[in-house]
Amino acid sequence: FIVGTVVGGRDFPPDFKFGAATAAYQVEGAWNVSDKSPSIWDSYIRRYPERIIDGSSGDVACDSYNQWRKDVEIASNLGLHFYRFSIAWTRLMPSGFPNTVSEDGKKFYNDLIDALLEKGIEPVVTLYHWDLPQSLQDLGGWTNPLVSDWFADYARIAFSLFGDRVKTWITLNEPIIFCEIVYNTAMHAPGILSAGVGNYLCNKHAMLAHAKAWRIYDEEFRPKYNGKVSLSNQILWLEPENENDVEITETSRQLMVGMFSHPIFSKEGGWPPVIEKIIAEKSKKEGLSKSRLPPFTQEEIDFVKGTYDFFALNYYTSRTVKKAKEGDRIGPWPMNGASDLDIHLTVRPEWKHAATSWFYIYPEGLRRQLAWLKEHYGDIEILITENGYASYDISEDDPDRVQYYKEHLEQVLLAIEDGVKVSGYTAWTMIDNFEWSDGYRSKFGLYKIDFEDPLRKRSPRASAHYYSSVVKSHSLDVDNKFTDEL
Ligand code: PNW
Repeated sequence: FIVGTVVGGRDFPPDFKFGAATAAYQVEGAWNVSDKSPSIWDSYIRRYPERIIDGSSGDVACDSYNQWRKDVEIASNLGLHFYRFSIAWTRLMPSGFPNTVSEDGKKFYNDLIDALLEKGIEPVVTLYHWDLPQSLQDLGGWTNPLVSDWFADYARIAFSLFGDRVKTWITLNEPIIFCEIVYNTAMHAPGILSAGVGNYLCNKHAMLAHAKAWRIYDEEFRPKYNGKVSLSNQILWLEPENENDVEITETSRQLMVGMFSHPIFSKEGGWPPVIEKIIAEKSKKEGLSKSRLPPFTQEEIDFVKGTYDFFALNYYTSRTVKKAKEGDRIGPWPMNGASDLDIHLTVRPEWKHAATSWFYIYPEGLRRQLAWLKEHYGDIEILITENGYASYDISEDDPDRVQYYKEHLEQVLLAIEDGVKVSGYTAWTMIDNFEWSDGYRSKFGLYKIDFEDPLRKRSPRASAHYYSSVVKSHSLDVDNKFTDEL
């Protein structure tokens, strides 16, 4: 692999699209208006306020439930081709089941979608960005096999209400986070610890939930609406710490990427065989009668396999891998090492730390990850559905974020030169918002939000000017000539 600079001009291909993203719980607020029911995040922040670093919540967040017109205006000023947002299941279907569809919920998302389209901005909609109805959590949530049917019913309602105008759908955002982080650390809703068991039940049911939704779209909606459906996978690029860590690194990638992609994107389908074998052997040694990793039946393998129209990648950071030794500090997978592989994850000393514990900057990791995906899953379209930079600094002057975007977009151009079919790029995030267990401490926004202001004033950062210039010129040749029209 040559770490190079872009040789063939710095323009993006003509059909390359730029967007920015948010998620319902992180921006909407209005947690209990109208008939909306509580999601697991509404319950979690009430039950465990100490698990949010600043004791805050998404009760009001950016008040986007009321201020959404401003968000649309921002998206338009930035020149975005698309805006990725998520639907709150509990706002659209308060009981969690399709017997209740909220009129207010329907109106909220209809208005948002229509306003975007009026400005020529394509809505890209995520169905599940971590806010499961609490009523379904009470029945076991993602560990109950029925969750895939509950999700499929929700997806069908969303496709039928909005599918005439929404052509790009993300079923699930980052199952690695809502399965692995949740059950390995309990530091995300619903706050249940079940390492090595709950995470794998969730993983299997997430794969089936996605596949059911994709098949519903494929059979009932694609013929009339002709859209695309996938799921977003969060991947930390992994590379060997030393030459003798190559094999363990490839195995680790199967745990990081394969567990959420092999069932869907590989030719064989099902769990990555190397991981399935390791967990089965470990479970046996532990005296269990069955593997902690629930198997797929052949029927399920065939059902899940091929349920994609493109690959959606969220990339932020990277790690190096080596076999763990006695005394290695091991933190939760996937940020550090503790998992069914006895590995230790760390970073190279030259990777600069950004805000929030897990964030180290390695732009080349994005290009390498894209190449790996092409190599393993074929020449498929890849849409980058998230990439962005965390700071503790709230100011509008954010040269580090500008640099992060520039360096990562350079890697995207290089990946395109490598022959990877990257079709678009999404900045995380358009506006500062509730950053889960980090509360409002870490900032990812192109726009700053004043969280002291009841109207949540939005102001563009330098990075907004930079990104907007890139989008409008469709090129990285924008140094020092940012637009000033925001
Ligand atoms: C994503 N990591 O989470 C989520 O999709 C967003 O909701 C979130 O606000 C954003 O990225 C920033 O955190 C991530 O460990 C969680 O590399 C963990 C990681 C990356 C992203």
